[in-house]
Amino acid sequence: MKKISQVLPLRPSEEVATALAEGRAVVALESTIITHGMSFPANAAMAMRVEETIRTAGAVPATIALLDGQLRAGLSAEDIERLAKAGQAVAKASVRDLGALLARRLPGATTVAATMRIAHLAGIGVFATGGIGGVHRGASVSMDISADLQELGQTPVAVVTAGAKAILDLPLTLEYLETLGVPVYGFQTDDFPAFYSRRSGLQVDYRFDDVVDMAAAVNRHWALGGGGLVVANPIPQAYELPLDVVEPAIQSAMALAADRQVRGKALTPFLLHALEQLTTGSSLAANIELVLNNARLGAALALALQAKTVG
Ligand code: PSU
Ligand code: MN
Repeated sequence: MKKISQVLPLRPSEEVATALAEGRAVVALESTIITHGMSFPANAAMAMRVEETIRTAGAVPATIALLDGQLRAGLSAEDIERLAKAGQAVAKASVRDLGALLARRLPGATTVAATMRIAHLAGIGVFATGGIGGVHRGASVSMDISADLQELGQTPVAVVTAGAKAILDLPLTLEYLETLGVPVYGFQTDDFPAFYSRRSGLQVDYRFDDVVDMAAAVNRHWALGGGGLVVANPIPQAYELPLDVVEPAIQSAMALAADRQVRGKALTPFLLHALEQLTTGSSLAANIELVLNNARLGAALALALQAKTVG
């Protein structure tokens, strides 16, 4: 077998490599949200604003993707534009796709699971996204459970998320995270957020009102050999969507998916796009605001973890 460094062309950008070498705060970002989560040009604008938000907060953004046969951490504006334009023509890359895509030098937009894996390889411990994948509604028949959950169970990266979308079975998603030993921390909330909604009616494991306190818990989780963590950050109140708008749209999107027999890795992107259309864009605005909100918290957490004062 070849050495890892020979087969794994991990290429952090110069900015990311320097930041990591100097022990500065770095926040990983995924690319499936760009190619499969939103449409062009909103996706490109979102990705650039998220990077800018992280920089303003004093950390360095590292958007992760497979490009030119390399695992990249830290993309140029041109790279982001290229992915955003290509959209769903780029492969949605979860962990199981990485080996084949790399070997064939095919581009790949990394999911939460794949982004965590690459972030950890690069030495990045904090990752901000919109929403994680989870246990789908009807999973007792379809067995559709996102590989994001498995990765959270094993890879020590803190994932800042606005909870999970109600296209998923949220109680089962939390049960599954418990089984895998993944802590769910609520930032200034006791209630696990449901993406467009601040509340799901389900409890987080631990609430933290202060990011430095949360960083202390994250550090201890990792010192104990723990893997990933879910940092649940509710959408800002001003952008919350009412449940009576979201739930009927989810029902329609799911009916459409069943009708067209969409399954496997195509299901989540299909539901995301159907939802966007069914809510005539109001979900897109909410989606962008919650990602920016997660980027701010991700930067604050990364800074707190780097600060030597955190125990
Ligand atoms: N949920 C969202 N927006 C997203 C995704 C999930 O609200 O963009 C994307 C993420 O990249 C996540 C992936 O990792 O979908 C999960 O896909 P699957 O359910 O096929 O594992
Ligand atoms: Mn799935």
